[in-house]
Amino acid sequence: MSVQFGHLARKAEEVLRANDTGRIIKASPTLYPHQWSWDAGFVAVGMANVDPERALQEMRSLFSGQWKNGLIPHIVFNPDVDEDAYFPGPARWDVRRISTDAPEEVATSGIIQPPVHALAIREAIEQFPREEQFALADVWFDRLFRWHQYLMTARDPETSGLITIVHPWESGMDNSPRWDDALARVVVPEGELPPYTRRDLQHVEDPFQRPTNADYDRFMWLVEVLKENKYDVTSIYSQLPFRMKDVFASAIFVQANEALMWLAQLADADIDDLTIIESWIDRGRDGLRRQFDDESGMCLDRDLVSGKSARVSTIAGFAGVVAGGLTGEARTQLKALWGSAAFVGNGAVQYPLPPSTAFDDPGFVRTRYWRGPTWPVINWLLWRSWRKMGETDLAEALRAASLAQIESSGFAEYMDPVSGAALGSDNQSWTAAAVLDWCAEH
Ligand code: 9WN
Repeated sequence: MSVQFGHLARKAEEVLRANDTGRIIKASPTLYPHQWSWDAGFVAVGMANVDPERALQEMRSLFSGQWKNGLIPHIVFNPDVDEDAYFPGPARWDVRRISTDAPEEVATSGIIQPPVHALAIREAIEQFPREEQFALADVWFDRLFRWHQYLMTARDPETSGLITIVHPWESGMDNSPRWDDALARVVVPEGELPPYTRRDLQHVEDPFQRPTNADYDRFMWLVEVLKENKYDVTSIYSQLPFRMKDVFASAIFVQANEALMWLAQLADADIDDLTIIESWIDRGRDGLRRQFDDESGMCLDRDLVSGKSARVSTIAGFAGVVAGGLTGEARTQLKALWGSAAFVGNGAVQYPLPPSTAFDDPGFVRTRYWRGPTWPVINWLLWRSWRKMGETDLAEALRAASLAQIESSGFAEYMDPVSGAALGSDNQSWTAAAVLDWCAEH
């Protein structure tokens, strides 16, 4: 697998520049014409390598949508496209009318996505001369601290160290079988869901690559429940029909808190704040350790409504790798699982890359959204995490296979884990961003 690094990096930058509206870098050219929260974080990581100021601008535009309670919304809407460009658009979320916490100037959604932002902001600030870093850290520390504090209060009243999501979209892995049992319980009352038209199906070749209509109804019903309750998760926490401790988002949060700690030191933050961040890191790792399941050798999400762990084998099971601080035994188990036929050791595939749902899980579907395809951006996060743990050979193999696949399939949103064929949107920004970062490492 010999990759043309220079050429690929130039193409990746072209994709990002083409998706740049001047205000935001759209998540993709047509399917996702707005700014998504964790996409923007990954985009900033990629851009930090070629244009750190543009990377920070991406974070500034996202944080212009920060709510008064600290929440960073999963979408900041692009004012240059109309309501019909994506569904659900700003009118359907209607946050500014419904919630006093929503920002006044910017239209956003009312839910969250995994908190990768501190990681991105650190990557960008590191590219600036040392004397400029202090002032930048100072600006970013407060906004990020408020966001993290929201997560550790409104989204973890149990002080478990783990983030509660109240909608599958909050995980970013929307249609994963991780959520199947919990979502199946969500009943859409007859005649109560306001009508809607899906827009996503117009942008993919095969509707099979996207969620089913029945799932979409449930997604939209959960939005209605939140609206009904003024998007105030705290006051209705125990009644929400979908409540899951998301191990993958929680693991990202551990890495993000490490980055926040770096910023805090640079910003000369209060000692009390440093202690708080330290406690979030410890609490997160402890929570993930508790969710490590010896039988399957992976981390499992916890369903707070049923009180049970979701016994599904997916890429999220590697949450412990993302969080770091593994015990020797868990590390051995996770490495074995990674190399097994359920993930990258499957001899029948074109590229040794992990499927989003394990090849041997009953929920595996080869080309359906988060149910099997391999996602370059997730592979980037795992590459970074394995490498951080000192597993350099494994990380390097992952990077090489992913770049080779993208070189042949283009900057697709996700790929068939067996053939490597492109699926979902073309020219997806976060795929290009991952490539930029990987090539910069070369
Ligand atoms: C809903 C933008 C987003 C990603 C998510 C991915 C998909 C949206 C959708 O696209 O979600 O938020 O319409 O399916 O699942 O991870 O952030 O790329």
